[in-house]
Amino acid sequence: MTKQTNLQKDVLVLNLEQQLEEIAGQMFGKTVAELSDQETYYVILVYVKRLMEVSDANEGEKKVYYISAEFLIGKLLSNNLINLKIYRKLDEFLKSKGKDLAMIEEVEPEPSLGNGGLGRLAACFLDSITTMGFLGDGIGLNYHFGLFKQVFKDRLQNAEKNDWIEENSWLTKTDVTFDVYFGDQKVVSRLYDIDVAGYDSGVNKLHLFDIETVDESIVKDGIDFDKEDIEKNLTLFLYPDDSDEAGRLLRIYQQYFMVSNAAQLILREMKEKKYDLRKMYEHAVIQINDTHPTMVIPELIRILVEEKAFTMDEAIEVVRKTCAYTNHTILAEALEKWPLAYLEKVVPQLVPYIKELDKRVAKEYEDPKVQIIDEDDRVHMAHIDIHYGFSVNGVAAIHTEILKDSELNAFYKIYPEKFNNKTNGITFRRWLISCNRELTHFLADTIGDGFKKDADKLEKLLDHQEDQSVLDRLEEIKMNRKKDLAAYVQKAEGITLDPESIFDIQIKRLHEYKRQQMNALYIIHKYLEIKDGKKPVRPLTFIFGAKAAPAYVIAQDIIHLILVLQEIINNDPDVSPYMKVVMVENYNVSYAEKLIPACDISEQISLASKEASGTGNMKFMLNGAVTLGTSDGANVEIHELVGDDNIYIFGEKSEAVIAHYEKADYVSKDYYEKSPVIKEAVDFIVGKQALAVGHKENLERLYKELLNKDWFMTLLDLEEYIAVKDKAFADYEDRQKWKKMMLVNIAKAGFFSSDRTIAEYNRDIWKLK
Ligand code: GLS
Repeated sequence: MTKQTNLQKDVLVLNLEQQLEEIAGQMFGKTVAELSDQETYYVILVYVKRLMEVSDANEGEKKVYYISAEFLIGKLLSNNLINLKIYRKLDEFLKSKGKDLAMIEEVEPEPSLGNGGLGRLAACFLDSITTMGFLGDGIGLNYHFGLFKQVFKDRLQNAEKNDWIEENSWLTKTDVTFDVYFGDQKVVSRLYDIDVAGYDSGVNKLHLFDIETVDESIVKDGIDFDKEDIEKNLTLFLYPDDSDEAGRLLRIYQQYFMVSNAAQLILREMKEKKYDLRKMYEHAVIQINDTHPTMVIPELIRILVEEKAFTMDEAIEVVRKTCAYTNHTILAEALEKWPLAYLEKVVPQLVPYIKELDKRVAKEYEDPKVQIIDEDDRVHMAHIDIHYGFSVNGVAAIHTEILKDSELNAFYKIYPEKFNNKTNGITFRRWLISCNRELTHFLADTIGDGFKKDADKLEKLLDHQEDQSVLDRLEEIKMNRKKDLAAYVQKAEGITLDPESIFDIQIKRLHEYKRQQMNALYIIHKYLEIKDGKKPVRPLTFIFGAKAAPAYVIAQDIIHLILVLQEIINNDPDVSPYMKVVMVENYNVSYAEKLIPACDISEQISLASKEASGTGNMKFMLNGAVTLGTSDGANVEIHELVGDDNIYIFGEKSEAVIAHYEKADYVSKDYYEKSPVIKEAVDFIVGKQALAVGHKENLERLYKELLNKDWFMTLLDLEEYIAVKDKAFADYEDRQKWKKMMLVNIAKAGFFSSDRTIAEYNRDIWKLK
């Protein structure tokens, strides 16, 4: 490889125009100028895939295998063009043919192979691993319909399938197949690859396994299908939960299918390279992304013992030195615990190994909290990872501390050396260079383009804090993105937004701990104030985007409430000139790329201790939004970086929240009864106006939940939230101050580059050369 292939690539780039014309001729019998946007997309796709095929692969003696049930890669065209450094050249060529690359990007279907932050993180990591020249592949599943497509009907969320795989797609069918056994039932897998191009570097691969017999036609209404028929349904959908779990057999089938394929692929590569299996850990490191791929541990041990003549002790030792685990949540309900009976049904061959692993733990440690199989015969997947892996990491400083001090304290006492923090990051190639080209160019003109490879260089922007023309340009660019978003929302949602208003945005999965309901209560409060004659100085625009797991009833009710408020407020002539509410439909990566650059205020208002990290918070900051948030997840680190003056922090701290849980002393009704402001807002949910527009069942259920349970303590922080948010809106009027806040946020965002995160993973865990 290398020299010659490089040359091939250079020639392809040099002949970009001729290549595209040729492909256009072969595929459609047309010239590029004659192609539709759709056809142009396919032609570029074929060309870019060729380019990646001949690019140098990253090399090394040791490789990281990032196994993840989710890779929320988003659309790939723009990113690939940027990373291959041909965006501008292609853009110019297309312009000369009367085409607009931005329009062509719109045509690409978005794969939805993830739920939210966890899946998007995996995608950012692949970009950074590759960009930094490391040898590392992703391993996951090729879900045909991915995460559901959200459609609003009657102000309720409906779920439909997201059909993303076209005849021409980024997937390349390989000739790799493996036999996978669920007990006696054999299925045959097929590997599809997506090339991952690094920025100005080589390529790695995202390996997505599929089953040969999958049958898309069994999906009938919405997202319903026969859950029993594994051969037909195994890779149809991504499990639609995020930070939630329900004991579903299909999920275990998917997980085992994923890790059986992963194990076979890794062992095959070890063999191909003639590496000594007994020293597997010198050539391979497996990063287990949350507990979903945990079964790779017993599976590898099983194979080494049954097929490679290892003793149990030897197999356990080698696997332990190879596997590392990342924890992405402390929500107890999200830590997977599979009933042993389920595992016996799906993967009986693994059960003796899991029991052996459990036995060894039980022999050594008495504490019931660290056992693998508990008294109710449930298998604690995270416990397998911690005992039988060499590293356990959290995803933000405060999260790792909570793991060490409370959630996983019993384990921390046993293995303090395994615990480490890796604060999440985001790839700037997608979340700045691709989604905010104007800001990127302006930054490059102002501080040089070194920040594209070394994100810390963004700090140079701090030298321009007093430079009026820089401050004004930042404001102007923000305004341009707000106009772009307004135009898009007009088309997509039929709602008119005023770019002069303040754009306050909360986009993330819908979950009570993220407290979209608190934001909704603020909106009710503001609405009532305006009705009362207290008008805001400047109009306010509240934007939401969120999918709720279809089985998560209260989350659906919160969506309903927001859509009801949207209806009431936007149609109230007394109020709509001063405020607007919009919940965008089918929020996904592509929508995020439009929303984030247009945001003024970034809502990060989870109950302290509950959001492991968050990564949207970083994307907003990078694009010059100011955070309004609690001391939770990576907000804490954002706060430390930008200082008190450049962020709005409110709410109870995590220690206090944890103490409330321990003492069980939080009573939401007390807050409701003590505060007329809270009472008025909460009562509105079941008031005449809301009931005239919304459904009694949904609204009453939500109302009762808030009053009688409120597990994630919405009312605890509501009053302070209202006060601090009002302060932020008032500060926005001091334009000079605000522009400086924007500048500081952008300048300090360098720390959150996933290149930094990956460098740390490598330094402390992977140790690749
Ligand atoms: C999550 C957390 O909830 C997020 O806070 C975190 O940023 C993300 C990536 O580490 O992982 N865990 C999860 O199950 N879904 C997530 O998004």
